[in-house]
Amino acid sequence: MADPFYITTAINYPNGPPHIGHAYEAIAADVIARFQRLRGREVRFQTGTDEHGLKMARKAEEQGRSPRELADEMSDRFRVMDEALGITFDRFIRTVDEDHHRASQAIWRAMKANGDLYLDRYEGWYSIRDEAYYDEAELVEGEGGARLSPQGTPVEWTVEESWFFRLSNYQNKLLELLRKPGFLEPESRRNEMISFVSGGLRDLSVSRTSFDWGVKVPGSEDHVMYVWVDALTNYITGLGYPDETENWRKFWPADLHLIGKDIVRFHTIYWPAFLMSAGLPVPSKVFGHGFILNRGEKESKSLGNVTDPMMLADTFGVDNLRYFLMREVAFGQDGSYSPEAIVNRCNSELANSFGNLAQRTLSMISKNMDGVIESFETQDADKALLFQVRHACAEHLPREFEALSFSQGIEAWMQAVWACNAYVDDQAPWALRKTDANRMKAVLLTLFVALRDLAIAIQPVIPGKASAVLDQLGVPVDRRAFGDLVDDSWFDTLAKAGHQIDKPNPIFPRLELPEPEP
Ligand code: ME8
Repeated sequence: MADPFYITTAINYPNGPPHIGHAYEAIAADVIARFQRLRGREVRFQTGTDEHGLKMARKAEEQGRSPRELADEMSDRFRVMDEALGITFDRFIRTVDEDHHRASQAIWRAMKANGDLYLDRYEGWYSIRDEAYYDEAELVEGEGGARLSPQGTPVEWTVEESWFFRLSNYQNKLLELLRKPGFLEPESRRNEMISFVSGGLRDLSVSRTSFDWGVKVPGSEDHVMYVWVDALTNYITGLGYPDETENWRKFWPADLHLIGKDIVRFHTIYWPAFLMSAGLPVPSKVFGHGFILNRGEKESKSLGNVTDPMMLADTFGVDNLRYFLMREVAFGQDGSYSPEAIVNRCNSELANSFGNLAQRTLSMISKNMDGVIESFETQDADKALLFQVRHACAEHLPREFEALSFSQGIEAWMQAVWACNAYVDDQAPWALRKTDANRMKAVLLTLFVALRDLAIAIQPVIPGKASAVLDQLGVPVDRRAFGDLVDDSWFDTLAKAGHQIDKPNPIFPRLELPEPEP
């Protein structure tokens, strides 16, 4: 059985339509899922929407409709976005799903049975926007002396009867976990969490009575669970918890929870503590990626700079958007986007470099060799190029992608593309046509082989365009995994059959900046 790999994204609040940050996280997770599949692993990939809580209840109230109506409409928008961006999830979970209520109540009972839940009274600060409780000492001063959360969101003084979770019992175990190399990345987030836990942990209020839009607390029906208790549980609902299903045995603990930097506390402190309390294994890794900014600014309704990611995908193409986001931003850090940056990056690297390489090579094969693939003899320059390309595609890029260093992995790939372009210029096959037709063939077929390697390696990032290139080359669909890179028999098969390629259609047209709106 192939080595299983379970990856999840955060589940999104559907209190409004998806934004670029949601698209970014979905794309990054999809790149990882596709990459691991092409490495031969059995992947399970889960994403979805986080539909309970006060934030959803208030938003629906503002709009004069029920939370469920709002959730249905907006959750759908997230799913449609995922589908449009080519996100290959295995389950799109909604926290209103019946199995999710069941799983949340089951983990609650397990925590209770372990003696970690008790009833008391909560008095303190709550931020609806963050759906988070804060200590007085964590608050910052906003305009006019208003109290704000450390994330800059308004807080409300809250007094309620509440169930509490004995988070304080888990301080030492959590410190041990956080210090485990690889559990939380990047490093900077880990230091923040270690210092937060070292400062001492208070018990956490985990139920609410002032509204009822949530999962009912078992045996305490006037309470609904604090939204983060049920939200975090989505990761195990999707595997069938509390039943010992095949998926559960195969995929838990998760290999990777991919989330943004603002919710690291919930995933590396609260979630492992809940799991420990319920006697369940904790996830292997949590990665807190950075934020995507619009020309350096956070998108917000008040700034009027909120961009619909579907519009970006329509304007520039899904694969171009995916490529830009994974290439431009060092994963883990914040990054910025603008239409100009997308156009520049995609034109210089995809259209002018990789696309042009594919188009030139295949056109010359088609024109000068009748498109026929045949065996050829290599010289040192050809061998050196193929060695460099193979190394970038089969070793360097995969090593970087395993480490979630996507921009560095793509950089290694790009270096190999540039090496191919330098090789074409050096070898000048168009001149060889008249002087040494055999040598021309060897040069073009060397590039043909290099293109296969390059297209296989970049599939996780630009799946549509990479497979279009592989189709043009005639690489069989079942010979496109990373493991196939080291096997050259595909070429011999084509050559023996006298495979003939069609005249190529350009796959990477240059992008134009859209006309500014009047
Ligand atoms: O936090 N750039 O939901 P959410 C990059 N429901 N990532 C961003 C971003 C940006 N500008 N803005 C948000 C929630 N994100 C909870 C999660 S998980 C059990 C519950 C990321 O819709 C954010 O960091 O506010 C999070 O990982 C995801 O988008 C969903 O954010």
